[in-house]
Amino acid sequence: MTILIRGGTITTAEHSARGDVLCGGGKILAVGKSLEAPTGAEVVDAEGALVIPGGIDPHTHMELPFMGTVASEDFYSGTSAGLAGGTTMIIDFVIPGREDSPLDAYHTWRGWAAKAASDYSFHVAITSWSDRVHEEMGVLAHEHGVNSFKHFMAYKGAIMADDGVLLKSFSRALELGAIPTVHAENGEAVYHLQRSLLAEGIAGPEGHPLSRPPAVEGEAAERAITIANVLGAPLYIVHVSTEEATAAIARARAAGLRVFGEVLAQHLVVDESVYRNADWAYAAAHVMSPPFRSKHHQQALWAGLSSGQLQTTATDHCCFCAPQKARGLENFTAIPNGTPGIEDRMSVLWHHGVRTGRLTPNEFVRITSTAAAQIFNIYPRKGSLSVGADADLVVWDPSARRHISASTHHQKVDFNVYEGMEVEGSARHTLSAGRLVWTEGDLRAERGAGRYIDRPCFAPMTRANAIRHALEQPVAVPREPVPMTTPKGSRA
Ligand code: URQ
Ligand code: ZN
Ligand code: ZN
Repeated sequence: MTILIRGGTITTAEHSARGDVLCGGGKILAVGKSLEAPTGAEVVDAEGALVIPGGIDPHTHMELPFMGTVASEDFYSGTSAGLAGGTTMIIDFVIPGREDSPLDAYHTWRGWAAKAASDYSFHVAITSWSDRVHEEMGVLAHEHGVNSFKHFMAYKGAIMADDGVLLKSFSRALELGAIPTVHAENGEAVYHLQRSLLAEGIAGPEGHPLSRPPAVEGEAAERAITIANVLGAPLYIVHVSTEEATAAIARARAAGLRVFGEVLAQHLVVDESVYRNADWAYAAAHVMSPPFRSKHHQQALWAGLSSGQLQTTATDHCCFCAPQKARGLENFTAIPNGTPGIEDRMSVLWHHGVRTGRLTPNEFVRITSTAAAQIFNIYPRKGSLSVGADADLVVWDPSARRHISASTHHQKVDFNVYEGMEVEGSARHTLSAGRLVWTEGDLRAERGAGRYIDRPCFAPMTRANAIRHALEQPVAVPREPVPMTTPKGSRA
């Protein structure tokens, strides 16, 4: 299938220029002005639109078994919804139980994901430590293209990793050339606050944010940064939701540490008032962790994205329908945590980010695609419009208006966190591996067409290397003591 995308404004993280893109064999074959359409090629009109790299959502949980139930969105329906919104790749999570083998869990998730309609990859969570985990991290990194390992610092009694696990796993990741990532909330504090609130008779969804105040995220972010720093390891903090964690990341980056922050589109525009809604089901539908915050945190997150202190955007797409959320009717800690978002992330970021002047179109591409590709080492195959890259691209109509609603979305969930929102900016056409899978409202996602994408590890750097690297840095102060001079300037 050869497709020529003609007459658009080619917009990458670095540059914008009018031009055409020729795709064939699943790859980008040519980028330039006035390209000829080969015989038999399909021509897609991109007049008045941008041509951008397909969105990458580095944080999803399709059909996740969690809190006694299974997320309603599966790998086929969820990736299809993503394609309708301009997202052409997801990085989902393999989450083994504490007694499980990460490698066995990886194979289980691979089986589930085989139905995906777009390309996918996996972060693998480390939820306990043993010689077997140490060994299997190596197998996953060397034989299965896993270059990122996740650590939940929350969810005590379930998948929470304590500092001992973080230290061992971050060290192993560094040795392998993989990046550790964290869900940064102090799980012990959350557990304590949950028990206290229930004891006081606060059992409704309003208890959820009260049990996870901003300081709980700020402390955990600082702690994860410290642990990574003493080991010389990089760090990626998922779903940053507070000004405290944003500031911790900014301080770390200013000190030269390789720390990255991810922001969910939901946390940028939805605030904590949702938990005080009189409708229990509405409030419960918004229960996710970290919780939605007050508006000044949203300003800090936008500032983090505009300044480059926060790098990527995601959705943490983890769907539970009303009957599933009702498991927590008597006790908010039993409400399955998670909200949807994969279909609307890019429209929400364009409408509230680019149209308001917070972001340029190039920064929009960076935070929705290119940064994730670079951090997780799949650039320029993904996240670029370079010749030879996968033909994952979107004809983005910057002025197309959309009314967001669960009644019209493609997500397999009975709730939309942006319900009723009017947005400008949406995908007119989406190509996935060179196939036209979304075109002017017609979704042509193919079950099983998605491929697993290997993510190679970076050059391994042992701790010794890290120390030597640090010592080899130019020393600002001369090694020899500076001779003291007398007031007249003669040598002492
Ligand atoms: O914590 C996560 O990222 C998973 C379990 C999804 N749920 C959520 O509330 N974010
Ligand atoms: Zn999380
Ligand atoms: Zn998550």
